[in-house]
Amino acid sequence: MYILANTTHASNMVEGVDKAFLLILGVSFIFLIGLTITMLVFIYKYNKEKNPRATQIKGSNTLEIIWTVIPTILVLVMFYYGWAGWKPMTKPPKDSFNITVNSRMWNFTFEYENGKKTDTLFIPKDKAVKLNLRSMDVIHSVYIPAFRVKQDVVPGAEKFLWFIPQKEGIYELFCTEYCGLNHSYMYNWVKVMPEEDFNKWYVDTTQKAMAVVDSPTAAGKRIMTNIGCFACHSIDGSKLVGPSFKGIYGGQRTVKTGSDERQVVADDEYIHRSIFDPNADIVDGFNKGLMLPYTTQLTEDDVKLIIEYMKTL
Ligand code: HEC
Ligand SMILES: [Cu+2]
Repeated sequence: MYILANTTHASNMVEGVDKAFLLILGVSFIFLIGLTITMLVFIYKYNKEKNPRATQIKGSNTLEIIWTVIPTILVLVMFYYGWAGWKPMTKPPKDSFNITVNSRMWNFTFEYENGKKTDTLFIPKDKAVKLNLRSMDVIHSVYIPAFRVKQDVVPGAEKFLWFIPQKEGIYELFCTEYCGLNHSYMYNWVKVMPEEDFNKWYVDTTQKAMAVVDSPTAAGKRIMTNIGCFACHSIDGSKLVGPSFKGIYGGQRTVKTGSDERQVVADDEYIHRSIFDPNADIVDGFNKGLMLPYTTQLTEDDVKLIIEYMKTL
């Protein structure tokens, strides 16, 4: 089921990138062998016994020309293949299937035009897919090695990746720009499906229906897992980047609001504010600015479910 290593022609970008890579690898290999052989021959031919008197050599135009012209041609050929492999990546087809990738410390979520949100990237086979990359905090980088695509995600900038997946299967996607403590949590799956299956999945609303039959606490926990709250918050009392959620609901807190220190009770309103405006009250002993507002990513209903779950901790 898992196709991770077998990646030939997993996307339309593979050929161009692999060509440039193999060319450079091949040239390096030839030089490695050539230089090593030359070195060994010289050690033998010009050692003290065979060649007791050193000769003074005064330049050689032929040699100068050879070692200028050949490397120039080689780097130009490398440049050409690199360029030819890269150029198509800058030109996404107009009818690409658009998906927004939201990146934040420390998770990726994928948002579809019909409102579906997932933490696995589902995509149709043989269709151009364009990922619009957004970062809410620092620089991240989206990398799908099997597809040979990688792009930095810069806050405030419009970055994208596009490709045509050509092989069904499950692949890795991860952040490849060190973005802080739990950078390694930014690791997701890409699932390439036949177009028919994808379309079925895309219009399927039972996922939402399932959320309704979930108990409210299970739903809250699922939302928090999917969106990555547990990268910074534990439920067992241990301190991570943020405070633990153990016993949070109804508990006493010392918080800093602006420069005032005050005591608050963690009730619905406090938790609601902590999620939508986290830097309004800073919990004593923790840093400001690490948790960013979830205003665009969570709805009022989501927060209600999260609070229901927190009551059980
Ligand atoms: C990047 C790390 C990070 C992520 C991700 C994160 N938080 Fe936080 N959170 C913090 C930090 C740091 C604090 C303490 C500073 C403050 O009060 O803003 C905090 C504080 C809180 C508090 C107040 C806690 C208390 O003990 O009073 C709540 C509630 C909270 N976060 C909920 C959430 C929820 C829900 C999510 C997911 C939707 C989430 N956080 C995701 C870092 C994070
Ligand atoms: Cu990252």
